[in-house]
Amino acid sequence: MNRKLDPAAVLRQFEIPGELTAVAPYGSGHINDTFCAAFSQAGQAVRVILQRINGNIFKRPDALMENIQRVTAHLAAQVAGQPDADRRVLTLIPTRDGRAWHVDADGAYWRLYRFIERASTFDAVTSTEQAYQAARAFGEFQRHLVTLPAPRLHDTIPGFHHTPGRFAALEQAIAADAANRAQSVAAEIRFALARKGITSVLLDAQLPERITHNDTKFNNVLLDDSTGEGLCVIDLDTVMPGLALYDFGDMVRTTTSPAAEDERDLAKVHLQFPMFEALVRGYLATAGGFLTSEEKRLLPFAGKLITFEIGLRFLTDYLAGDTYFKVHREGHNLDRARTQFKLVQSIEEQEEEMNRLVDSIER
Ligand code: ADP
Ligand code: GN1
Ligand code: MG
Repeated sequence: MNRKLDPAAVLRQFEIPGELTAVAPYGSGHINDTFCAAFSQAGQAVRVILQRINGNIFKRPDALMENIQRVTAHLAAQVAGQPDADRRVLTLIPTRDGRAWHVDADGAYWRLYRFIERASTFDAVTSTEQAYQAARAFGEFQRHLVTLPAPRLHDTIPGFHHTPGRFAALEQAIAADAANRAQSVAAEIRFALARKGITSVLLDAQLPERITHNDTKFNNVLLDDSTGEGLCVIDLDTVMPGLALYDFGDMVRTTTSPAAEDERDLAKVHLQFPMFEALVRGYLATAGGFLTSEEKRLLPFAGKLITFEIGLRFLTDYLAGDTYFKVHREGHNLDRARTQFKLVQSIEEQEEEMNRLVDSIER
């Protein structure tokens, strides 16, 4: 991966005392380049997370970093005094000249975080307790940001969760058929096009704008290794104004199925009802106080919509020839699109029951 990147050279630009002992690629994200590095400081090992922001996707990395600085500072103030406060929020390590990021010779932006030890992320959920904890943490994240002072955060990717726009992008990719793949995915295209009607439901619902994370994948929350608690929300590049339901929807997408996002055996992909229930309970435990009744009513729908939306994006990228998401094998984006659509189908089959559950909790 990225043979020409030199993370060790970049690390020298940051304010870390001690000697670099190791650096290696880390995590399973689809967008940025993430490295974990270890330093020896007075005989103690200290780890950091170094990230190169994908400049093709994030057009204003300076604005993005400004958002992250404001958000992490605000969160730090909110959790101050809690036990383990410094493990509950990401902390940027400045460069030697006091900046929050480094720009390399190619113009790429890099940032460095303190490593949060004794906590882990997982690509797939294995227990309802994990689902509950993840949702609680993302709800708490939104709750803490209700009080973020003005000005409005920057939109790091305009239209990020604008599902009708994502749908239109798919239609354009089908028409262009740049990689000559449309014919081979006729069934997936049919599945997508048949659901145009749901794409604008959240936008038409007149919901309040909030500060949201927008990428609440299960592997974007660190769970404490000893207590299992949802400790720290990470991956803050897309924190910006949005709808609370975008976040809940992406939790449903990534935290209800036992299968990985790129599972090929679609029989394994389905919404596990107890996981959904745990998500609702965890999310409402922290976000229930500020959500409107309309937002709560739409929780199940949001799960379906955001799963559909990310499926549209994977299918679009497959048709375009894999230009957006990192791929690690032939047909990777198509495999991902298929899991999303399979999950949409599973949600459709259980949607009434999901609605009844939310009703019964709220009553
Ligand atoms: P990506 O955009 O590649 O998904 P993330 O910010 O989610 O990047 O980081 C990738 C992985 O690195 C995460 O899933 C998590 O396991 C780990 N990670 C990120 N930040 C930290 C941190 N500050 N402390 C410990 N682990 C972290
Ligand atoms: C990307 O960076 P990562 O892997 O957490 C993507 C999300 C998608 C997700 C699908 C900036 O997230 O929107 O939902 O992949 N991030 C961006 O797994 O496009
Ligand atoms: Mg991530």
